[in-house]
Amino acid sequence: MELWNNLIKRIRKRERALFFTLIDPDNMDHSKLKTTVQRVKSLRGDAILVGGSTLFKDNLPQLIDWLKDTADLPVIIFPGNSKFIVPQADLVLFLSLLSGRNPRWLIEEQLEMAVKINQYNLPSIPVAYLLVESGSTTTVEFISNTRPIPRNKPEVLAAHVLAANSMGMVNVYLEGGSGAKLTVPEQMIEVAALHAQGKVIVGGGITSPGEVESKVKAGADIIVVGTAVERNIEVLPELISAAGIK
Ligand code: 1GP
Repeated sequence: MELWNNLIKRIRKRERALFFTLIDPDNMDHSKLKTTVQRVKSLRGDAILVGGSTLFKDNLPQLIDWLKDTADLPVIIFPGNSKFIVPQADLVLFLSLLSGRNPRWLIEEQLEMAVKINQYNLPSIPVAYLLVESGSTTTVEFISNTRPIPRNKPEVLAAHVLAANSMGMVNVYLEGGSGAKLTVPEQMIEVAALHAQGKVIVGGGITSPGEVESKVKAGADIIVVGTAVERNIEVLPELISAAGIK
């Protein structure tokens, strides 16, 4: 909790968004990971997010230990399921896939996650995870077997954010999906920022500094980028500095 409070203080103090680089343990080979982490460290991103829709590899504890040692940045778990909850994490985004209607990601995985979080005494923050339609089927849609909120229906998104508030999930994650064809529309971010009682996290398909800048201007408090950095580490400096505009 202290970590989260310290991170969000930066948003207020420096009048900027936070930038989290996402590392998907299933998607990254070791040499690429090494370059990414060193670059993230030298550029002072705010945290490393570790997660994804699936976890087929079994080296997550070692990966997190290594990331913490190498990057000297907090490692936050972005769990696709309860297998991602390991004691090495600094913080867990306790996600509920509120845009979906699948009980597995509304309560079943949460039971498993909550027990492990308690057992490991891990800090966690509640996050309503809202998928927004992004032009094609994404892995998260396929794996979760849920449908995203239509991208031109801000009123539907607003209702979900209000429901999230009432359920105590004060932070929202607007997700286009990893490698999304279309990013979350600015209009949807504005609506989320208007209604959310906590922070608005935006990710999925963001590849350019211009996109980062317009998401931040629309009200994103935290920008998450994974695929673009995996593909080309050289984009990181401009992406991170674009998060400074608000
Ligand atoms: C996916 O929002 C994250 O869960 C990041 O998406 O990989 O497209 O950057 P990208």
